[in-house]
Amino acid sequence: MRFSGFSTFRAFLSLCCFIPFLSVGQEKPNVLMIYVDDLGYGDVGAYGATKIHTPHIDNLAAEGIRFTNGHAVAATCTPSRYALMTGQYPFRKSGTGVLPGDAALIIDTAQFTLPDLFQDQGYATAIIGKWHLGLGDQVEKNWNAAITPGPNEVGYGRSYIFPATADRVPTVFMDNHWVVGLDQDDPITVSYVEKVGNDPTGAENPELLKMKATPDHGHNQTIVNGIGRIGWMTGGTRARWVDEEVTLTFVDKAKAFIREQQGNPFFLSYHATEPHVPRMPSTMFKGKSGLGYRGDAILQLDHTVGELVKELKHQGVYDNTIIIFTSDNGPVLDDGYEDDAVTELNGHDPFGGLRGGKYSAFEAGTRVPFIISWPKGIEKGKVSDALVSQVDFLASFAHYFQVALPATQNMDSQNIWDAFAGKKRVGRGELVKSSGTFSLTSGPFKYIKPNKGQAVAKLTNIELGNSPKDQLYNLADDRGETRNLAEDQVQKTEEMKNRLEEILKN
Ligand code: NG6
Ligand code: CA
Repeated sequence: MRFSGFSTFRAFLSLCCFIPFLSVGQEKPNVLMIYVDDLGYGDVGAYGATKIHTPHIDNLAAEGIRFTNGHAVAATCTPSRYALMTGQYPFRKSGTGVLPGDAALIIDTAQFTLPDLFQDQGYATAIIGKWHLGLGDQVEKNWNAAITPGPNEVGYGRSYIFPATADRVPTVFMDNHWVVGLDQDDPITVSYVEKVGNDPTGAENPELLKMKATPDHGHNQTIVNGIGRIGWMTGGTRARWVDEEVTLTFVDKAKAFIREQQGNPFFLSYHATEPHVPRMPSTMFKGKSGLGYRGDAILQLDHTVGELVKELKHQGVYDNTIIIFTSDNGPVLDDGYEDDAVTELNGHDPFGGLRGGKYSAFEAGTRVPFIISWPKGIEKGKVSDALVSQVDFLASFAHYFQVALPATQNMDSQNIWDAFAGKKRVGRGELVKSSGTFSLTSGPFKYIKPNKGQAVAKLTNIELGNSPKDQLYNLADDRGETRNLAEDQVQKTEEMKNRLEEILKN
């Protein structure tokens, strides 16, 4: 426990000042956070997809609430995950952009986090899947020894992760502090500065690739499992994963964790890698969707959801488990490999009619599938258009447990428990989101701060929302952000611009 003084204060508050929310004898609900990678608003049936079938994800929506205005706070992975963990907007801390695979941990171990909250409530906590928030206290680290601090030092009692993204070295799993399958006679070295060892690289040995990298994207360094990665590694031959088995491994670990709890409440963060690149699903899903490997990866993700739900049911804990399903940022088709995501799209719209995509300040960058189910506590089949975001889980669960948060640390997380639980259709009043620039959403209006960056990303062909001019959209009647109202509504634009600057400064 890293906040003993604070916890005493918290205990005092809960004893003296609050009527406990949980009545005596009521079992604490488990929480399963299914946090996925690069899934678009339009990628699942519950959000309108017809070319791809996602019955298990759709079933979560049918059993709970589907949010139509739910957001990651950034259009890429690391900053969104930073906010999910800390309840803080990522711009409050430098170095929260997309991290290389050898980055140091970016969450201060003194920071109060979402898993800390559950741990303090007596929950068993675990993260299984993608991490991408850095490991150790410096870039230079020995991958052949225990690496700390990491997820276990910021609230997770158990972790089984991969360090960064599936396209970055080291392509290994970490079981708590250790790389899985270490062999001291074949030590692992990792670098993002220069080539290490003699392993073939995508740039030098393209004939060894089973899936080519799109030119200029940078996935042409060390080849692992026939796929060129970002970064160089050598050694750890037996520790390297096979992409087709990554999800099988995570699902197995997640099921085991659920099984082991035996009635103890748990908070499990299952951080899926789908449909992030490289899309290399298990054999049973290859070719199944008819939409190329991106579609197949989504089918694999849906299958995972089904497997996790099945395990919860098998253990008799499904009814009292809150399942949250959401994505760290929006969709991208060509993110660096020739996987036919563009050519085999077959009329599927991952963007769900929204503008932009991953990396973008437009809505498709951050408005993502956002579903919460809890058979015992939430009415079935609801749809809510309340403005909700992932940064709010911390304050909302703190409210649920009737504990106060350290005001200075979690200043951006808001208690919107009633929106999450489907009791009110009102969520946040305003929300700041980060991409290459910043936007402020307030009521129906969205303002995007001028930025000199590219309007369209050359590599991914995504409109980034960058413009040298102010942009103001009314999402209530223009969710596709097609009409810039900044010149017509000068006063509103000025008001939102000033408010955004005020938040960014604090
Ligand atoms: C980008 C990578 C992309 C992906 C992304 C991170 C290039 C050109 N592109 O820099 O392939 O790895 O970073 O994705 O290197 S995220 O979902 O983890 O933020
Ligand atoms: Ca992502």
